[in-house]
Amino acid sequence: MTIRAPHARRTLLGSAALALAVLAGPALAQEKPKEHGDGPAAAYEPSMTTLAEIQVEIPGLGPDDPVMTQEEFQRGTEIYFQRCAGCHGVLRKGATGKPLTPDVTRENGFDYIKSFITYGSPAGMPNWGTSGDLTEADVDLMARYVLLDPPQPPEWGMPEMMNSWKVLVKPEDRPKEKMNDIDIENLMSVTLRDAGQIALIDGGTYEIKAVIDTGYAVHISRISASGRYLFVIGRDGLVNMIDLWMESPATVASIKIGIEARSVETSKFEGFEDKLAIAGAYWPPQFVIMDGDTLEPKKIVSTRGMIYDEQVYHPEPRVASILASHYRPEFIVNVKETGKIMFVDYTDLKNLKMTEIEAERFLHDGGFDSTKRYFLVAANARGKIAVVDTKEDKLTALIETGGQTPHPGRGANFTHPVYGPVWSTSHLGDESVALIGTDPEGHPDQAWKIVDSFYALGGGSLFIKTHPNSTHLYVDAPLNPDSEISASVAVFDITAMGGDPNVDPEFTTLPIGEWAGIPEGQPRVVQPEFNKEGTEVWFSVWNAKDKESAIVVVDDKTLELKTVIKDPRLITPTGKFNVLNTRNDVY
Ligand code: DHE
Repeated sequence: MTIRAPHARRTLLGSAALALAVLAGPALAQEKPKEHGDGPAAAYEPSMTTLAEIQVEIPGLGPDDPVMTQEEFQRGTEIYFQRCAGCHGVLRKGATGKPLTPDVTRENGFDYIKSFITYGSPAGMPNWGTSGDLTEADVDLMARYVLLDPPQPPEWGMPEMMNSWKVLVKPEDRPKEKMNDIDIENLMSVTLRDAGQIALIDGGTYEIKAVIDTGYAVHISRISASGRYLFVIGRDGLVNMIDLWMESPATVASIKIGIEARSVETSKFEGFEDKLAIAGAYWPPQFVIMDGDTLEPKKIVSTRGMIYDEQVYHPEPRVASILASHYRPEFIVNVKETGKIMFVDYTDLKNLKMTEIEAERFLHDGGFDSTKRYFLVAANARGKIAVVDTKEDKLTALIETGGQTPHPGRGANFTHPVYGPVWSTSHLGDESVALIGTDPEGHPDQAWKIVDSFYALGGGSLFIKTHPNSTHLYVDAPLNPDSEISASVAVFDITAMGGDPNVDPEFTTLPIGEWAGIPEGQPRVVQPEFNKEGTEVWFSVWNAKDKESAIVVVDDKTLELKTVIKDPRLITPTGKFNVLNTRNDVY
């Protein structure tokens, strides 16, 4: 364990000099085109992997169209959805990247596009050719491909959902009481990303209780309000509903809600516990509300519409995070490209009421404050956090974090010794951690402001975590280019955080990757998650699919290694979701 000396304080509070430094940082970094390999860092750009498998027809060629065979068009589509659609949009109308519709690409011409794809641009286009990610032939193919009309991927409405819907064990055939001796509240649902599975691991004994097949490259797990049902969503839009009461927990219902998806949640408001589930899709851009017992699809809502500020039409606004309100019978649905937060009232699906909040682009991930009244979500491309009041259904604040690309996961709540209750986020684009005051009653001067900002291990952080029973704040950095940093975690002592803007809080670096003792590969340490008591923290040591991975468990009090969980079935573990903490939104 290494103790780092505190940096000279580089507070982000009201410092003009630092503001300049922060601005200068990314500009300098962007002078070089972005590298885009196949590792976890590349996986962070949305990849429409499932869409890449659809069969498409080459559009009818006109006299000016570039010559291309049907096979080449199919390959171009595959490459486009895997590598390009995340930024340029499925329909090539632009998202975080520029539009690539034929009117634009033909104006630029084949040679220009070919060189752009080969060398990239400082504005963020990766150097696909010179990095070796695409061969010269593929670059040539893609330069011709984008001159043609884009294929229109299929929709996925009620008939498709109904066709895919399976109730494997009917509600009446399920156990009437818990049939196993598993401490369900302390179960961890662990994403086995590249295996298309989850592992259910006992938080007390570290024993793998079940490995369950799920959708492709599972993204997250969520727990029903009663704690009985676990919902898991794959990138391919497959939702698995797993009954944790069965002798051996297994899938009791499943449905494919779209072709590309990332989010799932269940109703939590009093009186609606376990009644409904919801899942959001990247493609088609929509969410669906389902029966909480069977996953029968009830209502599909498209998110296509106007961008909140420019009020121009966006054809494919993806559904990012979804959370269930504790204050009203509502789901909080975050729509990425239009920058809107929707409060979806689920009491009457026939006469659906939705409150649409103008927030910011591009909404991604977020969580509640400690009272669960306020929801804070990253508008990552704008460096902001949007705060909404789930009691009043109103925008509370839009806060610039001062860092590059906030990425909180669900964030971390704790009581700062000086500033009172805060919610925190780390950043993908730099090493800063920002604390936002969340107590408008007790600490009105600090509420919805960045009260402090300090440095952790390095850029490339995805998740930050603490627990009400812990006095530690854990910050990962899995996408940091330095292999030592990406395999380590920074731990801050919350009780030692001061109010002196000239001193950065000291942090301890835990060499989690080294503790895992994995001989091969370059495993990254990702997503701290607490056990139910808040006494142990679990970290995924995420290696390549064909290499050994592990889960490292750390004692929260002593910060010493408790155990390393290894098993040939633990292939590419990423997210971990403790049943009790996830169900109660404790983080
Ligand atoms: Fe995630 C949460 C989307 C890449 C692991 N990820 C989320 C959420 C969204 C999202 C919308 C919030 C869900 C919610 O709360 O309802 N993630 C995306 C992407 O679009 C992106 C950038 C690229 C892609 O093509 O998927 C992406 N995510 C990743 C990864 O590369 C990670 C590290 C590994 C993986 O499994 O692919 C990853 N994402 C996670 C995890 C969470 C998550 C572990 C849940 C964190 C939590 O504590 O709640």
